[in-house]
Amino acid sequence: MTTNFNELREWVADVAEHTQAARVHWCDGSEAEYESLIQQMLGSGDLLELNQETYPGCYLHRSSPTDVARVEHLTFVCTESEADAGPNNNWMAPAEAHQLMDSLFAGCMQGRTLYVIPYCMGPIASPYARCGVELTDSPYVAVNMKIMTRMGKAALERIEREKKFVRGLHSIGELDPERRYIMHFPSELSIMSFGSGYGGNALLGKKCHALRIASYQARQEGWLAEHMLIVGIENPRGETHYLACAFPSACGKTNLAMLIPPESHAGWKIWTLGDDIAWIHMDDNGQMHAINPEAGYFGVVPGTNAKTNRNAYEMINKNTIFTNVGVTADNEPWWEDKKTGTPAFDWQGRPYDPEVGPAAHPNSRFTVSAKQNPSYSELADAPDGVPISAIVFGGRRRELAPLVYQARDWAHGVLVAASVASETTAAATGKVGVVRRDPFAMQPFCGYNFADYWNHWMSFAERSDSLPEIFHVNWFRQDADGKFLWPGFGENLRVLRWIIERCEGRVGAQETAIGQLPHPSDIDVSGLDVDRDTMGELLTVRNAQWREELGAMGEYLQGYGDRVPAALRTEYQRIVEALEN
Ligand code: GTP
Ligand code: SPV
Ligand code: MN
Repeated sequence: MTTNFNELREWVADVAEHTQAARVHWCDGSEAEYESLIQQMLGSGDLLELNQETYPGCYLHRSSPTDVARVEHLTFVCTESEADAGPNNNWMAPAEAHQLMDSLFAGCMQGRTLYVIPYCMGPIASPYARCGVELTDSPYVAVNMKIMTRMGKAALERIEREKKFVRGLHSIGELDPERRYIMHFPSELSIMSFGSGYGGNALLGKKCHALRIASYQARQEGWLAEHMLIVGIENPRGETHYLACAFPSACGKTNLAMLIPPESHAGWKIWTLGDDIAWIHMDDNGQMHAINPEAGYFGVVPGTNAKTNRNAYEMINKNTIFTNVGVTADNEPWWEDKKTGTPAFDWQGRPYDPEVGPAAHPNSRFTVSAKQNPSYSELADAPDGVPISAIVFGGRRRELAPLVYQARDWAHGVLVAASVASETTAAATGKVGVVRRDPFAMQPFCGYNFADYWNHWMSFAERSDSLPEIFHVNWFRQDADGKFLWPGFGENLRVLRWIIERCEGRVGAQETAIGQLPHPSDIDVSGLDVDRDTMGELLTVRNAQWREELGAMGEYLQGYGDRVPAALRTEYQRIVEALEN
């Protein structure tokens, strides 16, 4: 396979020459190709076979121990002007970044195969889908891209037709953390990633293209590219509302997107459209529609069990690539909180010793086709996506943020979203558990200045009278002993139900300084082991604490200077004043 599209053919030839790749393989995306890549990686040791009787089609990849998560300090947005990248991004001048990357890529693929991976983000027939080509020397990336995107022939045909695509160049290099960079050139629609083989650093369709580059394009073209799950919630009357929810990395998107309704909620159904990324467009009637640009899940493994997430638990027992989990003596994958089996080896292949560390790395992941999800919605393939009733933001906050509250209107919602802060997780390198500001759950992913991004979000108010309602949730409140106050997982449906009833205008709310909270009696806790006091605690706003929070937010906004939209300042001032009473 090759192409008659000169621009692409020439780029591939140039890269092959510069990197001195031993051969070039054009990926067609077929099952046969996937199988042969798996076999080849089993031979080279890149993949290990798991127990094929109990886990058919499942394999384990052990990444380099210093390459286990996204590296935010080595991720750059290279715009001409530093101010356009904003305080939220690391910045390097494009010329300097090109020079640096060109020197790293020079000769880096000697003896290796260069895989050409044409992919489409979004349903192949969708007007909202966008294509890219990733060039990589990693067969692991190639098989992951096959699961995570619409990859191969159909994507290439669309690229040949449209003559426009995002260029992604990737090499694992020597997997040396000292020689590792993830560079974005938004105005060139290009990405260069060197020195990591892991997740968002290496699967360039995902965070690099579908969020950083796409968010930049979305601003210019009037749409949104967001770190959001998309879920359909069907009530017992058969009516379905679609929600888009933004939570930071490892804060519950995959779990919410495929939750199983609790027993008390017979007749409710959940439909998964996406678990990580949403592209949102407004139609001619001012209704927002979302598509999921991805075709698979690259999800957090630890914590997945038959009780917390039975859908995920069953989804990953076949045709799944595991990265950095432990294994049992029977060669089954094992992870913390699996609740069954015993680990024999840890994620680095060492005999398991709890004194040394967990069996599975906290950021160990599964890669699996979305179609294996028992709650998969066929509408994930609908070219126009699904209409969005509500947008929900959330963070991981052991204190402060109540279980749920609603913004008064769109502008207030933008402030609520811009104010998201969350405890850091293992999804990125660095300290875990410290609260940091993560506006819109996009701190690591917005490809341009956050102030301009907030302005872009504000601008939708002028374009429509029927925008989604905006909410904020927090599943992670803890008591003094570190125990979660709210049971979470499937029980979160009880909160989503209040959100939907608010959208339908069927339930009231109590006004507080920060927004509208449920009357405690309006959250159905039947059959739940959560007492009145706990519910009271989960639904209380303490103005003194919030004044501190707003103080921190005010300082944060100052970092963006005059670029902060006036409407956001006005909303901020309104809350500060409300909290004074
Ligand atoms: P990324 O893929 O990194 O963007 O993360 P995500 O937002 O999809 O997070 P995911 O759903 O994988 O959840 C990450 C961790 O949070 C897992 O360890 C879950 O077990 C835990 N988690 C998810 N939902 C809940 C919840 O409702 N309550 C509690 N206490 N933990 C949860
Ligand atoms: C995240 O970190 O938000 C992820 C995993 O979804 S990665 O693909 O590595 O970005
Ligand atoms: Mn994510």
